[in-house]
Amino acid sequence: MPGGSTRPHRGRRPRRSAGAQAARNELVSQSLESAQQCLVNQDYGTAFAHYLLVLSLAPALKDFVKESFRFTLFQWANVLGSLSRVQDLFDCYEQALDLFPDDEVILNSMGEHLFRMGFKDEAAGHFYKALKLKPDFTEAKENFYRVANWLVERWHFLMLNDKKRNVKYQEAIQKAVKAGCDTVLDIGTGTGLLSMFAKKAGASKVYACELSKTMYELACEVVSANKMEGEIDIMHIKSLDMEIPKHIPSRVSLVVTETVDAGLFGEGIVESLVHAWKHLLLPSQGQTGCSSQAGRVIPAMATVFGMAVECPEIRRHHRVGVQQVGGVCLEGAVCLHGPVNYNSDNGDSEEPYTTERMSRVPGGYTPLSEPFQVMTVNFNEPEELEGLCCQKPCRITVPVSKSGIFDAIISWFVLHLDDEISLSTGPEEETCWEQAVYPVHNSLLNKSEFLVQPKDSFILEVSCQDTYLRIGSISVIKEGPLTDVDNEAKLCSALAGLQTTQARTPQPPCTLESSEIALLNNLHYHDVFKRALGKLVSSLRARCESQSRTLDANSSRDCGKSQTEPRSNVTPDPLYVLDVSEGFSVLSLIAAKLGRVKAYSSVEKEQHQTALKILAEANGVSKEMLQFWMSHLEEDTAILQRPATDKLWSAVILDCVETSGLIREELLEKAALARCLLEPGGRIFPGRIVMYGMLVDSDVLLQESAVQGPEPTLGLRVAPSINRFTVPVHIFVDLTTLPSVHLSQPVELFSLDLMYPGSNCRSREVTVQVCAPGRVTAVPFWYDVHLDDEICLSTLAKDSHWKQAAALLNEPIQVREGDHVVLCVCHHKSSISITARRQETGDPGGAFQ
Ligand code: 44T
Repeated sequence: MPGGSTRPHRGRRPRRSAGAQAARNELVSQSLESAQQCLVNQDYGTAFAHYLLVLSLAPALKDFVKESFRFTLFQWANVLGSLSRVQDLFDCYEQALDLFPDDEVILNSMGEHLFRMGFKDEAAGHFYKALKLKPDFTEAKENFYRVANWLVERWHFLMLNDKKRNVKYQEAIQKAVKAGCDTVLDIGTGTGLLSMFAKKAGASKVYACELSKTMYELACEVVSANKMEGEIDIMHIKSLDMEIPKHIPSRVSLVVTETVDAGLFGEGIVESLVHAWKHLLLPSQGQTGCSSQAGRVIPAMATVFGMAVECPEIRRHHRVGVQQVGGVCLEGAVCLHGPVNYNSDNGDSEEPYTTERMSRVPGGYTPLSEPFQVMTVNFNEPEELEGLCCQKPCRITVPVSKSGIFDAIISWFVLHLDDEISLSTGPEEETCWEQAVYPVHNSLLNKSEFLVQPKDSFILEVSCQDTYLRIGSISVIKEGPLTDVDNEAKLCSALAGLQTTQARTPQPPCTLESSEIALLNNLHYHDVFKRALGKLVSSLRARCESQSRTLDANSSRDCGKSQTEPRSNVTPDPLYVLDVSEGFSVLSLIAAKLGRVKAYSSVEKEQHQTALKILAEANGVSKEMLQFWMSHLEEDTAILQRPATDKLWSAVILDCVETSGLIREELLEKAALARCLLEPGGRIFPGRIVMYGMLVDSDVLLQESAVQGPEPTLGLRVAPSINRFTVPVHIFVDLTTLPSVHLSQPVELFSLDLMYPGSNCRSREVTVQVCAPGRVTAVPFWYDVHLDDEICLSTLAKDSHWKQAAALLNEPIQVREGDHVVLCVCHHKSSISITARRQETGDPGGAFQ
C-alpha cells in the first residue's frame, strides 16, 4: 500500500476494512436478535448485556433500540432489586445513563430506585433533572413533590416567613457581634439565614454546619445568591462531629442556633451545646470570670411553660372513647392506646409528645389550669447543661382552675435570645410555632381523675433523661367540692364515654396511630359500613335463595319431583368479604358479625392481628370466620386475589381516601382488580367517590408553601432557592379551622366510579362562580364516599378521622363577585392536580375527556 501505514492518524477514526465492518454488522445484528430472544424468555440480564454490546458497537442504533433497551433495563433492575443486588442495579443505571445521559425516563426510574432504598437526596436530584429535561413529565413531577416534602420540611417556609422571629434573631446577633463576638458558629444553619445575619453584622469569620444534605446544598446556594460565598464556611456535618482544627481553626466566641422543636429539646440542643462548650466555644463567662473574651450562645436561656387543657380534638385522637362500634364491643378485651406516651422508652417508636397549633385546633380548647413554669435552662452554663440529663424526674403540683375533662398538658417556651430580646412559642402568640401536646392516657389515671374541678390538683412528673423533655400526668388530687350540678352532669356523661383500663386483668397492649384512634372513635363511619354491608349481604342471600328456588323448580321438573320438596336445608356457602383498609380496621369484624360471612382482614402488624383475634372472640365471632389475608398470601403485592380457587368475593372494602386528604395510591388499579374478583351482585366499597372543592383566599396556605419574597427574610434572597421545593398540593389541611375567605360555594370537581369505571375521565374543566371579591390562592378539596346508591360518607364531616387537602395556584387570581373561574382538574395515577384561570368572555369551560 503506497505511503500507507497501519497506524491511524492522530485524531482520526481508524479506518476499518470492509470485512471488519461486515463482521461487526453481523455481530450487531446477532446480538440484537439474541437480546430480543432473551426478552421473550424473560432473561433480562442477558438481554441487557446484549443491548449494551449492540449500543457500544453501533451507537447509531440508539434511537432504534431505545424503547426496548429501557424496557430491558427496568425489568432487569426489578430483578436485581428483588435479589437485593443494589450495587449491580445502580451499575446498570449508570451504564444506561452513560449511553442516554438526557433520558428523562431513565433518570426518573433511577430516582425511584434511589428513593425506595432511602437515598432521598440523590433521588430528588434525579427527579429534578428529569423534570428540567421534560417539564410536563407527570411521573417525575409527582415523584419530585413526594421527595421534596421529605427533604425540606414545610416548617422551613413558616419559619422563614415569620418576620418577627427573623428580626429578633437579627437584632440579638447584631448586638452580640457589636459587643465583640467576632467569630461565629451557626449550628443547624438550615438555609443559612442566621449565618448571613452574623456576616452582615460584621463578624470576621462565620462557620455553619448542617446535617441534612439537601439543606446544606440549599444553604450554599442561598449564601452565594447573597454574594457571601467565601465569607461563610458551610459544612455538611452534624455539630457533634466537628473538631478543631479539622473543621474550624480555633474556638469561636459565639454559637447561634435554633435547633429547637415544639418540645424545646427534641432536636438535641442540649447535647449539641454540651459538645460545643467542650470543644468548639471559648470558655463561658462563668468559667473565665471575664466577659470580653468569653464564649456565648444565642439563645441564652429558655423557660418552658405548661398548662392543663380540655380539648375534644386531642381526646378523640388519643383515647378510645367508645364502647362499641358498628355492633362490635371494644371494651375490656384489649388495651388500645395511642402512639404518644410519657413512658415510652428509647428505641420505641412512641414519642413523648405530639404537636398542635392550639389556636387552630378544631373545636378549640379550654384551659383547666393557669400556665405554670416547667423549667428554665441556661444555655450559657455548661455545667447546668451537662447536669440536665442526669437529673432525677421531679414532681410538680398544679392547681386546677376550671372544671372540665383533663385531656392533655400542652407546653411551649420563651427563648431568651439575650437578656433583652425574647420570643415566645405560646398558644396565644402569632408565630410559626406549634405547641407540644402530652395527651393524658387511660392507663395513667383513674376514670374519676379525668373529671377535674377547682381545688383539685394535678400531679405531674417532669423529666429529661434523654433528648426529650417529658411531662407525665401521674394523678389528680381530688379535693374540690362537688358543686355546680349542671356542669357535673354534663361532665359525668362525657366521662361515661371514656374507656379506662383500671382494675382489669392485664390486657395485651395494642398501639394505634392517632388517626387510627380517631377512626375507631368515629361511630358514624362504622355504622354506615355496617348498614351498607348488611344491605349487600341480604341482597346476595335473596339472590342466592331465588336462584336455588329456580334450580329446585327446574330440577324437580326434570326429575319429576314435587315442588314442595326443598333442597335448601343444605346451609349455603358463607359470603366472602375482604377488608383491605390500610392500618387498623375493625370492618372485617363488623362483616363477620353479620352472620355466615367469612371475613378477611389485611391488617398486617402482629399486635393488631392479636387485638382483632381477641375482639373477635369477645364478640362471639368464631376463629374460622375471621382470617388474616396477609398470612394467606405468598407475596403481599398479590393482595387482590380470589379467596379460594373456586370462590369469589362478595365485597371488597377499599380504603380509598388517606387521612391526609389524598386519594390512595393505585386506587383505580386496585379497583380494577377487585372488580374481576367479585361474585355476581358483589360490590366494591365504596362504589364511587366524588371530589368537591371551593375557591378560597388563604394567606396561611401561602405562608406554608413558599417564602413570600425577600421581605420576611429582611432583604436577603432566600425565596428563589427554597421555593424550588414548593409543592402544589398541601395535605392534612383542616378546612374548618383554616384561616381563609371562601370565594365560592363548594362545587363538584370530579367523580371516580370504582364499580363502573366507563364514565371516569382523566381531566375535566369546571366553571366556578365567584361569590365574594378577593384573591383566589387555593382550592381545598374533599370527597363524598358513596358506599352504595344511598349510603354516603363525607371526608369533611365533623369528628371524622380525615383531613382535607388543598391545591395551591401557581399565581393567585384576583376576582370580583360574579366572575367565573375555570378549574382544570386532572387525575393521574390517583394524584390530583388543579390549575385555574379566569373565564374570559367566549371561554366555554365545561367537561372534556
Ligand atoms: N420544627 C418546628 C423544628 N440540625 C425546627 O437538619 C416551627 C414544626 C416546627 N445540624 C411546625 C412548625 C414548626 N448539627 O435543618 C435542620 C436540621 C439541623 C443540625 C447540624 C446538629 N447538631 C443539628 C441539629 C439539627 O438544624 C436545622 C434546624 S432544626 C430546627 C427544627 C416553625 N412544625
